[in-house]
Amino acid sequence: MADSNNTLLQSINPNKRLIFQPTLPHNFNPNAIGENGESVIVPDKAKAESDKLFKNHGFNQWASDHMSLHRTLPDLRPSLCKSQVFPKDLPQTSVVIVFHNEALSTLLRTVHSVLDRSAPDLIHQIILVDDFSSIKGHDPLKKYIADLKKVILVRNPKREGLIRSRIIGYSRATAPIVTFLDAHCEVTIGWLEPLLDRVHQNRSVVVCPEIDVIDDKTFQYRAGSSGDIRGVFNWDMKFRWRLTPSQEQKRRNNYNVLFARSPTMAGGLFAIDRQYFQEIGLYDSQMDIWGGENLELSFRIWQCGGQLEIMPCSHVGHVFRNVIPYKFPKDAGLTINKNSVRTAEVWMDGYKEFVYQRQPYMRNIHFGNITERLELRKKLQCKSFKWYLDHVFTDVILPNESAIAKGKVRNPESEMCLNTLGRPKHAFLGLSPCAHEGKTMIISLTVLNELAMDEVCFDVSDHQSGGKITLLDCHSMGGNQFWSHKKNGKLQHRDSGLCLDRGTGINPVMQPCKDVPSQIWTFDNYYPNVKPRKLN
Ligand code: UD2
Ligand code: MN
Repeated sequence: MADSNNTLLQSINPNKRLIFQPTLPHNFNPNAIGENGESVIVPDKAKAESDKLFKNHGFNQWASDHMSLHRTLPDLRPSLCKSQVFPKDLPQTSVVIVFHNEALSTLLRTVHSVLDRSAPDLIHQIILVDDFSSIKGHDPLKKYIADLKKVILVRNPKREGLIRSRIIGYSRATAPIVTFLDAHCEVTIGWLEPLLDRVHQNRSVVVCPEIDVIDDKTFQYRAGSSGDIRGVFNWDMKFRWRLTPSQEQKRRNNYNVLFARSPTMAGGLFAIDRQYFQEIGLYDSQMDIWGGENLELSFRIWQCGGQLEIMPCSHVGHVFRNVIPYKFPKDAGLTINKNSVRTAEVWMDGYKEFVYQRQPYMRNIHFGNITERLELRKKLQCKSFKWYLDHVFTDVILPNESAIAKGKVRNPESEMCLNTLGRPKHAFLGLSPCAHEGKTMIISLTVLNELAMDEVCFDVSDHQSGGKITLLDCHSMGGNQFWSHKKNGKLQHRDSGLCLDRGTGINPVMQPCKDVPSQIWTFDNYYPNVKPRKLN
């Protein structure tokens, strides 16, 4: 079908191609588990085994092992993407996948999804870099891929971490474009053409697909978010998703098929011109194991004259895990922080102070020699971090202008104060006498109208909570986390219309707003010069 359509198209315009249409595997069984990206339910008798496997990889390996390596997936692209036409002579790509102790089935499904759902003339090679995995899997893998002509396997003689492993994979790549994927991905129909086309149009553009979610517990394939989001970072040097500012949405005519400029990338999934990557300095090879390299590359791309974009027509799924399942050769926190400090020291100019203020111990981290990276920045005549914030991450919130009010939040009648009590996420907000002291009582009313302690926000959404307030990760998108502090002292939750009440027990509760002293709250400090941000 696809071929005949393409033949027809080429008789009209020989320089164009349609999206590659994959065919079903010859032994396709629509009733097999996980097909069409559906959830896998583990039968009771396999639960113990599946729990054990979960610990090894931080996801449900049992589910992965029991699904087809060629399973079918839903098509989550906006419909306009489906009729797009691309140049016949798109450049080829080398796909680089690095891995350490990954489950064989998940890794192979990543490889097969690329082979099954990419036009064969666009895939030059798939380079697998085994980063010194310790589990027995190398030999079966070697044997398996012997039949896959385009797949090359490289094994590191020692543990390098994902950053140097990617450099090693890159050095084996020979196609004009290099595409990186994590080892637990599945690509969907039409994923490749928009990426290659954009890099082909402009070699200093680095493009990411839209990342869908492969559920870590069920392997269900679903959309990652319902809104128009792109990557940013916070002053803890963590990658975060954030709603696209309205200006950028307008340029793109409210979420159509056009690329979205993104201040940062998540890190694992992107396509880049091979020579351009070399010119801008690949990666910082002194970064170890995991973390930091995604922000470093993002800042570098923008500050040194490139662009970073997300293509809404390219959809790739990724298993997001809640834990890092593998060991770090040295202390994990120290390793990640060292990578972050190298990033801050090379690229963030004076703004690095905000990072050190948030995490003072970062000042004392031995981050090694950065001379080469500073020379690179000079050689490439890269712009300042201020330029990046002014022109790219225009909706950044600087820490000194992040709160409208801050401190203990007091109910004067009872002299009780809100306290997150250092509770884990998903727990309920608590109370304690205001005379107590503690970081967990220092709460901000942020410029995004959240009530937050660090990155934990007061969320009113859970109908099971009996009116209590749940502590959840801040998502910066308003919704269930949007509050307003009224002149009369009330803290009103926008979506439910309810007010925060001191209650009668150990937790504050949401109640219909009334003129009662139990709904009056005051903050230690108010900052009248800091204005709330419009979310969109
Ligand atoms: C995200 C990125 C990841 C990387 C990381 C920050 C996505 C979807 N994922 O974390 O690519 O940018 O942020 O560093 O954007 N690996 C090795 N050697 C190691 C450790 C990891 O080869 O020592 C492999 C690992 O098997 C996997 C890849 O590197 O294939 C990424 O690691 P991850 O999946 O644990 O990272 P993730 O998705 O949490
Ligand atoms: Mn990953």
